[in-house]
Amino acid sequence: MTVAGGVIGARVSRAEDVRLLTGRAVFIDDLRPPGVLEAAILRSPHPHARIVRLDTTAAAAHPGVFAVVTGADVKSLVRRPQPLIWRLAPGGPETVAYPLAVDKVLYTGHGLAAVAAVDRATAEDALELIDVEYEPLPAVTTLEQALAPDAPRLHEDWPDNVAGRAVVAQGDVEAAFAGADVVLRETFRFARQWGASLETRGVVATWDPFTSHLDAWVNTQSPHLIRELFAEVLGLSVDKVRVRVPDIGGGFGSKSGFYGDQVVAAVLSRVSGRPVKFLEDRRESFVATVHAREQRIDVEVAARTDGTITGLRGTVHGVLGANFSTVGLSPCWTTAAIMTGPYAIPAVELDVVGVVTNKPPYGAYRGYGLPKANFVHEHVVEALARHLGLDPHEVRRRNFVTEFPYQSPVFVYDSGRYAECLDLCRDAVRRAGWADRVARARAEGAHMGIGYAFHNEVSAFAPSRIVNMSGLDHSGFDEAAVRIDSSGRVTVHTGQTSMGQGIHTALAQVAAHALDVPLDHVTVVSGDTDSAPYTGYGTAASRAAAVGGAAVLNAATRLRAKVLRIAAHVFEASPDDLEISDGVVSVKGVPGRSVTLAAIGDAAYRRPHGVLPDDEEPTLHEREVYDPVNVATAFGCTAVLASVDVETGAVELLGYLIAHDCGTMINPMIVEGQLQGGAAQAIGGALYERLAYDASGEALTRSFAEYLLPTAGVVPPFGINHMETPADHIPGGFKGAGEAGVIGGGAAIAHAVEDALAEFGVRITSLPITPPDLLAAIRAGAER
Ligand code: MCN
Repeated sequence: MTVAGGVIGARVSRAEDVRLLTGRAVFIDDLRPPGVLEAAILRSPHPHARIVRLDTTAAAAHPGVFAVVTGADVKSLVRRPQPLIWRLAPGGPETVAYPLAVDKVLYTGHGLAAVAAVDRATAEDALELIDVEYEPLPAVTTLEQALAPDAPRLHEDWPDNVAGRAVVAQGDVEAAFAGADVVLRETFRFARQWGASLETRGVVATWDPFTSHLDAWVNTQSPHLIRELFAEVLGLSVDKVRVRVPDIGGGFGSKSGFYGDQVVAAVLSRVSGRPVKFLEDRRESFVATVHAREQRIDVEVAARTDGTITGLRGTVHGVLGANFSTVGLSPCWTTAAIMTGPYAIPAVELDVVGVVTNKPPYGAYRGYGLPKANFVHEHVVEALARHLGLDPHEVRRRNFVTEFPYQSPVFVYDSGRYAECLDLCRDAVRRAGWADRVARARAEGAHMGIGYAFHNEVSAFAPSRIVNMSGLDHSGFDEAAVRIDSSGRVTVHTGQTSMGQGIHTALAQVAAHALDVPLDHVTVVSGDTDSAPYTGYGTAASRAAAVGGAAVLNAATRLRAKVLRIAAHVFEASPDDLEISDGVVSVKGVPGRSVTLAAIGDAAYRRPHGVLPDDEEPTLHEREVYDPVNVATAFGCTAVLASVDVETGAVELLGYLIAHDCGTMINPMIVEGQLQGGAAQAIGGALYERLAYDASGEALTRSFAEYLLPTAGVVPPFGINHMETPADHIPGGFKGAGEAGVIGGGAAIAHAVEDALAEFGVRITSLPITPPDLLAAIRAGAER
């Protein structure tokens, strides 16, 4: 499809989809370099145990096996354990995590040895020949167990199981509570979940023994970051590592970190002299990919009788796994950092406490810390309204931030029109006739209700100043390069990774817009650290469209100026008198005086002499490093229509309406897809998904038979209404959209369920809302 310039805001089909839908995408498992071996990892059946004996002799002798390594072998071949890139608690204890367990296993699924063999089946057969003797140790799987005074310690050199602490504070909290008309308290619990992408994580590592160079294909969201961490752990200079990214079948944050199994594949390649592929199988991905979300949050809120919130204090407990993932405590800190959400709460003091448990490491998942913060502040608003006899929307309005820029405890919100967005959502609910539908259903004895949640989202994570200040050893800028070739076609080079979110299409739209060329004349290339521009932070925190898009916009705008200078020289005119349209440069108002971009490209590369001005370099190529001055704050409102079967506790979602603002939209169709996909994950988190463990630490959810994902059958029809409040500080005005759908869904669903069950006074303070829990709450309400 050819769309002329001016394509920002156009609903164009995604260029990525042709390859994906016709089976021509190349995923990690499609890569089979000559001589490739396949790896399998021996994983602990115990949640906590000392490794008394580990004998790999028989496995190494098994036909088809090329290499066997234990945790001790890997430790001797790496320079240092897994680095922590996010240091929130300087001076606090650090987990020393080698790629495989060395003396102790710390969770069910913890890897302790690995085999590379001719194929995965042979490697798995060899794993069975490894002789291990474990001395089981008592395990802790809950926050309360981990904090008990006599709790078994995971890391014996620590005084307790507390991995780190941080504080988020602003204003005079003591005074706010001393002068409050009303103080409410609540405890919230969020279950463990994860970014269960369709494609599991994998790596194909090739170690060159002659040059000590590692070539790693990884389905990662952060190729440059992974490259740096490979170099750090393996003791190589960065130029000795190349990371390439094939097509990715979903990342959802869980493919943004650095994993021990990536190092194991590199070490196995070094030991065997062959390329080595490791791809999690579906069952092991439940324990080998980072988990997320699990927290207990205790808060107290101080308010006046008119609904003005004057103070918020409490503790965010992160129920971490056994070891830190690369991001450490930061998802829990982020929950605290955004806990005031869209509300101007002047006094805040939130402690963040990260506690280790005998469960897999805790890391990123779409929305990071935000969905929990949203659940808390939206519950607070509804609870205050009930307590004070006010309309919850009035409480929202009374507390909304209205003056921008606004300094929250951590971030500066750049812009927003929260009250308008709330109205947009409520109008959509009105138009959909939900109130009548609820009234009719209730008249027939059914239990139906409507719930709302308002969110704001610190998106476009950057600049380097803030990224470094928040304790992250990485940069927040984006680099991009735009080239027009000798045939007049445009190639955009970006460090951003495509994982299903359509970023190549969006960046092509930005470049096509800036250069005024047909969209199908633009190709976007990414995914190879040897050639891709540097984007250290990678594709996460809904930053690719805003930060990556601005970098492309700036580079393409400069390139456009160069094209105009060359054409002006040809026409002996001023660049100001020229225009570009659909790939043709013309003198404004003079028909016939035009030259194609192809002709300028041809001259710029092949016949520069005489055509280019003397002071103009040959080639048509511009590069931009863009580091914004601030994050960009997107926002939205979610409304849900739900009914509850009071006999079974089952919740059915009947309607889902979103009002949303991500600044200037590059492609509203993709934004809508992003909102729907995020909302589906919010539905999973609200109603179905929970990584469960028994009291002894055994993992109970090891397949999709036990860990329920929302299917198309339970996802309701969506209605999406857009607003656009451009981010003034970002060229293009873009804000992020990739995580918005997941943030407000949990709270809106909970409020719809509470509304449906109003007669029973049910209050939802934990997610997911399971039928047994709901039935118990209904029964308790009926007995009151
Ligand atoms: N977009 C737009 N206009 C804007 C903002 C965004 O048109 N103002 C569109 C763009 O087409 C862009 C997409 O929305 O491709 C998402 O943009 P952005 O918000 O910048 O998010 P990122 O590209 O940085 O993607 C990461 C984000 C996150 S953090 C997760 S997790 C996530 C997600 O987006 N994982 C995804 N969306 C996903 N979608 C799919 N299909 N698969 C994943 O793994």
